[in-house]
Amino acid sequence: MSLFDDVVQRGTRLLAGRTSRRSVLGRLGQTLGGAAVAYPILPVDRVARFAHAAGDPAATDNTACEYWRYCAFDGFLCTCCGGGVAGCPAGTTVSSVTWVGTCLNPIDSKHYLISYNDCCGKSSCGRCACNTNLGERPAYLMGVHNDINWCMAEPGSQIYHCTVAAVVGVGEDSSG
Ligand code: ABN
Repeated sequence: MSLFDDVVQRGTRLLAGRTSRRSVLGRLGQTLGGAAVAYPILPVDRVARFAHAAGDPAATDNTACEYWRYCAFDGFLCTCCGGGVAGCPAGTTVSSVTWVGTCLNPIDSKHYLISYNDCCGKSSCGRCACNTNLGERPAYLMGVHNDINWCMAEPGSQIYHCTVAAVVGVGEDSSG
C-alpha cells in the first residue's frame, strides 16, 4: 500500500471514530440553515408572500373604493356603470384631459402611475361614488386635481358619467 493510501486510510478511520451519523447530519443542517439566512436572495418561490392579498378588496375587487388603482379617485367607478377598470361604458367617450395618481399595488408591492379619465356624454351614473384623493391637490396643480368635471374639455359631450383608472407607468424598483 502506498504512503498516500496509508495516510488517507488512517485519517478516515480516525475521523470515523470521532464522529457519529447524528453529528454529521446536525452539522449539515446548521450549514444549510446558515446559508439560507446569509443568502436570502437565492431563487425561491415567493408566491406565498402575496397569498394574503387574494381575499383583499384592495387587490382584487375593482368595484370597491379600496381597490388599489383608485387611491387618488374622485367620482363614480365605471366598473359599477357598465364599463371596465380602464374602459368607458358604451355610449360614453373618454376625456382627453385627465389627472394622475401614484398607487401601490399590493400584489407586487410596486408603485404605478394611474391616469384617471372621466367618461363623458351620458348623465351621471350615480353608483359606487368614491373619493380617496391620495396625493390630490387643489386646482393650482391641475394634473393632480380631481374635484372637477374633466368632460368640460370635450366638445359635444361635456356631461360627466363615471371615471376609469388606467395604468400608464410603473415606478422604478429602488431595491437594486
Ligand atoms: N373628475 C370627477 C368629477 C366629475 C364631476 C364632478 C366632480 C368630479
